[in-house]
Formats: sequence, structure tokens, C-alpha cells
Amino acid sequence: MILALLIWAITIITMALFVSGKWDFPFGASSHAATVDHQYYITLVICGVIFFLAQMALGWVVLRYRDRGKAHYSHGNNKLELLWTLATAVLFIALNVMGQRVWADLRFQGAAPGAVQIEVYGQQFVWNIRYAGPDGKFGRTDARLMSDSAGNPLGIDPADPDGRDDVVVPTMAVPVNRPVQLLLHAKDVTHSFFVRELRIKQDAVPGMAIPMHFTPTRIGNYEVACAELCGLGHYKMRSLLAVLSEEDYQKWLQERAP
Ligand SMILES: [Cu+2]
Repeated sequence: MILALLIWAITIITMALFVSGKWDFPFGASSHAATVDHQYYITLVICGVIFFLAQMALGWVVLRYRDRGKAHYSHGNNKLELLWTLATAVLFIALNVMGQRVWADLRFQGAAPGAVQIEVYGQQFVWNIRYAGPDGKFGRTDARLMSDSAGNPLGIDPADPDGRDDVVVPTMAVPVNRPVQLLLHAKDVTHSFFVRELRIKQDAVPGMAIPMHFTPTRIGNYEVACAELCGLGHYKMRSLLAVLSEEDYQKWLQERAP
């Protein structure tokens, strides 16, 4: 009897914590945030209702059959097993099909023309952000020229004129309401570029250049965190993303010109 009450109590407290909204997402600051949140809440509500009913039923069975005499052993039921396996499969496949639309759009479709082009490089344990500078062209890079101590962590080739005005900084700024095209790289191990308010989380994988785009809709400072355990210093691998007005963004870029 105590076990049944405990199961019910834990279930109700857990549900109440979710419903209270205390640990909800922070506000969304990108154009796709509402779609991601909508998909998340559909999943949460469906799973929440099923979880609640299943736990309540579990408590009821514990209470109802607490005397050994009432319960009897059964060999299982193939029809029921088939039913809940199929129901679960249909539910999860449907949720995936619904969710992949926004996921794929941000990764497989390019950003709108005129998007701000930014390269993101993850390495143990910092982020380096590269802008193409006034010429709009990224300079050539060469892994053999990479040197943190010489101030060239990305290995930009000094012989290439396209690279001379490239801006490489440890923090990121983007103009509000303009599409941004990111290209993610990793120098050593897998990292993950994560900004909560933008609803963006994407792995940066060594040897790959992974595109991703978004449009920031709210001016402010947001934390960039590494969301992939990448070594002993993983906890301090963070940066800052500033969403600025177009004017402030241009000023920010100019101040950092080499
Ligand atoms: Cu990392």
C-alpha cells in the first residue's frame, strides 16, 4: 500500500514540476524557435499523458493485487504486445517525420541570399569565429600553418590576399533580423555549437564543414556553450553571441578589423 502511494506521489510531483513551467526554455530569439518549441511541446504533452496514465495504472495494480491470493500468473499476451509495439512505433515515427522538417530546413537548405557568412571553429577548449572582412571572401587556410601561439589558430595563409582582412575573434556578433549562414569546423575532437535562445545545437566534427543557418530576431547577449563532452576543459568551453542592430554590428566588425 505504501509502495502504491509512493508511486502516485512521485508521479504527481514530477508532473507538477513540468506543468509549473519553472524549468521551461528561455525565450526564443530566432525565427525558427517557435516551430521547435511547438514540436517539443507536442512531444512533451503526448509522452506526459502516457506517462501519467501508466504510472497511475501501475500504482492501482500494486494496490489491487497486494494480497497474494488475488493475483495469478499469466504467460503474456501476443495480441497486446503487438498492439503496444505498433502504437509506439507509429507514434515515434510520426513525431520524427513532423520534427525533421524544421531540422532539415536549417541544415540542408541554404540561407537566403545576402546572408551573413560566418565560420565557426571548435577546438579544445575555445571557439574561434571567422568573418570574411570587407572583401566578402574567406582566405585560404592550411592545417600546417595553424599556430595558437603565433596568433593564427585557423592557419590562414598570409600569402593569400583574400585572407588579409579576415576577422578572427573568440566571440560572435550577428545583426538582428538578417539570415546568418554558419559553417562549423572542429580542429581536434567533436564539439557542439549550442545557443539555447536560438534553439540551435549542432555538432562540429573534425574533417567536416557542416552548414547551418538561422535568423536572430531579438537583440541581446546569449551564451554559446559546447554541448559535446570534449575533454577535461569542456566545462569552460563557452563563448558569447551578441545579436546587435545593423549599425552596431558594422561598428563591432570595424573595431575588430586586422
Ligand atoms: Cu568542446
